[in-house]
Amino acid sequence: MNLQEKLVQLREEALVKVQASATLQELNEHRVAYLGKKGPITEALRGMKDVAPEERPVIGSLANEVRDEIQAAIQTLQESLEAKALEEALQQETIDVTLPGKKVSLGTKHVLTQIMEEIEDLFLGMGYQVVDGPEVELDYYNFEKMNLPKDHPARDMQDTFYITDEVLLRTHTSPVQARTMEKHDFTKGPLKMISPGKVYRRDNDDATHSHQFTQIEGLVIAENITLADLKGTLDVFAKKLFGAEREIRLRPSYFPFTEPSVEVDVSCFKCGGEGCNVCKGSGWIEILGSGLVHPNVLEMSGIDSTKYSGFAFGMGPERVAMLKYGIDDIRHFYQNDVRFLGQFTGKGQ
Ligand code: 2NM
Repeated sequence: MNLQEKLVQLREEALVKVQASATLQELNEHRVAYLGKKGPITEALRGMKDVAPEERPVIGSLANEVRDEIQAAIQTLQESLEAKALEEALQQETIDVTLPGKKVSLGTKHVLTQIMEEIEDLFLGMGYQVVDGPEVELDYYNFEKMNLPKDHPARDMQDTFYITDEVLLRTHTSPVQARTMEKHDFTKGPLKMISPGKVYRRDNDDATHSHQFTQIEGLVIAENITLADLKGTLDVFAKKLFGAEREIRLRPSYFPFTEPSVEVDVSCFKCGGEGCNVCKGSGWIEILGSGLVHPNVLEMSGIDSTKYSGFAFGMGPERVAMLKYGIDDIRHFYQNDVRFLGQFTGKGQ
């Protein structure tokens, strides 16, 4: 076979193989095999030295023609294989933007936090400051300064978590009031504060008792504060928290840190005073304890009880929430069961 015939045969063979390539990789292998430095075309052109000089232009141009044709066939197929690969990739990576997204479930504010913030906002609106204090307290602030000396019967060791003889877990938030009274500068104006927070009692947990619960206490001290100020304030409070139609009533009571002391009832927000299961037929619901701050309490914090007087009150947000929502067990507040907590998605979210 002469060189010319070889080139023609090479062209046939190469074009068939190139056309049959199914992948870019296979195609590239054929390119290297036919057109590479060690390929048959390069070799054929190298054999030109043995060709008679008058035949060289014919064979030379044939060799170029064969090379160009193979190259063109490779180029065409490469483009179509690349287009196919791109098409496939696009098909696979298509994002259906109309599919619904994954739902992110939102938590809710804890029902107790909601109630506490509602009460805080209410008193902030009446010009009170909200004050925090330590939960691990001194006996001195928790009892002594609240007119509960060491031998006082209301100061039952059985009810208090003591850490040492002098350090305990606060049983109410009154020590925050004591700490604030000590520091308050009455030449700058009256003291109006509430102290919300956790408190601790050595109770056995049951449906209505927990060893840890929350409390909000309030305190106002100025010149000429009377029981009428207390009643007016708590009347506004009850109407804002439980509805404009609510009334309050005061019943005599006893607390070591107030004199006189009163228990405050609010007319039933469920039956309006007719008598129902919430108010147990009486038409009234006990909502807080309060009174005029005992002169001893004022004096122990360095306040002149002949010049200043004050009122104080204390309530339990758990009890408020239980009444408001008909919750029958205080332990629900602390178990963090989302089936319970998820029901309170209303006000305060
Ligand atoms: C209550 C009931 C009555 C009270 C008293 C004081 C302070 F600091 F002024 F002495 N703080 N809170 C108080 C009074 C708390 O809780 C049922």
